[in-house]
Amino acid sequence: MSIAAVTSLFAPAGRNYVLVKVVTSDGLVGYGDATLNGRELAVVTVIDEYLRGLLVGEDEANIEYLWRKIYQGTYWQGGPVLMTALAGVDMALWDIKGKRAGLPLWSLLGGRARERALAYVHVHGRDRDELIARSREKLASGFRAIRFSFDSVDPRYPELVYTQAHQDVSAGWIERADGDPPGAWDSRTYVSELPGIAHAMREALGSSVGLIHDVHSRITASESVRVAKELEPAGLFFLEDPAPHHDLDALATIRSQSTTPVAVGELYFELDGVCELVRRRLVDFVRVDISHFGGITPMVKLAHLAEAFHVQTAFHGPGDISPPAHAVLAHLALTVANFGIQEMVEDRAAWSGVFSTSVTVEDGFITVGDTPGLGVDVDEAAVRGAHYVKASLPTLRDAMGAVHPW
Ligand code: GCO
Ligand code: MG
Repeated sequence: MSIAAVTSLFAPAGRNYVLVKVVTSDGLVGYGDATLNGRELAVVTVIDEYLRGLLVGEDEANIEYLWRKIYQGTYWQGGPVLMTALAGVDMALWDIKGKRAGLPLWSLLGGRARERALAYVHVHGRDRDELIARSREKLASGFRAIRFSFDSVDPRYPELVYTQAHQDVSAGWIERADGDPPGAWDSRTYVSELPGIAHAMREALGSSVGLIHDVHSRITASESVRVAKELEPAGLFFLEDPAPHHDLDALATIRSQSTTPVAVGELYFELDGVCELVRRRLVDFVRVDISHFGGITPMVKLAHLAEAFHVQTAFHGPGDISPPAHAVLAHLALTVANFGIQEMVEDRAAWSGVFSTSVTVEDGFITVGDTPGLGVDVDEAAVRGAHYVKASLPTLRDAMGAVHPW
């Protein structure tokens, strides 16, 4: 059989989701996620103007060949825009392969390594008390691991509030429209508050809860060393992005100074780039993003590579990638030997009416049903004619008005 059509599909469901839809000559349909937060239309252009021509008429079964044709065959390779478009195509082709075989992705990938997989969600509080109260609610609803973040009020200028990046769905998204004022940031206030809050969380929530915190590379390497050391008694599941993903020396220093587990990866877009991080065991958990890393084909290779170096997976699962991507993450979570934990930022209320999925999250664990392929269906009629409303991550500025790394 061959590929008859490839199109981008704008499928908003609470957020600006972009899908790749592939249709075969005998009418099978595959969907993949190709959402790049705030840069969605750049990816749409790549899919419709550049990738379609490389795919139509080809045998849809040869995923590795088609992946290489797009990645290496066109000279321009890598980067978030191209790799997101490629990821969408790759997921759609695996979806079709599963549908043709009558098998769910987890079965195509070798079958289950476990019955269910541990998930974590985001919890944000405006202060310590609210954070603990909201965490208790999440735990009561079944979750066993949470990624916590909080607002810090500047002790000298109380009108300045520093908000950490978060995707606590019930606290609202942080994306803003063009021209909205920038956010403010002060690392000293944050670094002085973080350990105390982590210890208070541990004391209030008990020893068995998985506690995760994302630094988002907002502080210096020496600040990170201090934080990682001070966090040791809180026993974090992991500390995320304590240094920029490409600063391997800083990551090596942090690991040599502290036993706090570390996770990095959402800003790697290519297998080649992330190898060194894994080979040198600079992280306990690798967390590349299925939709920005080229899809299932390279993710499986990375998972196996990491297994050989005793690094576990904690793949990026934010709310800004769509249900087909979350479904792939769930299938991988069941199958890879070195699975660690899975971030699951879902907005099921917003998804309903557009997406249906065979993934369930119950009691803090992910399971997936037997529906062939990714197990995600899209009601295209529900999004036909939908308008794109531009929204991006806000910029941050420090007290001097300089741009601060997001
Ligand atoms: C995370 C991430 C996200 C990112 C977002 C950017 O670990 O979940 O850091 O929240 O900020 O995906 O678009
Ligand atoms: Mg992160």
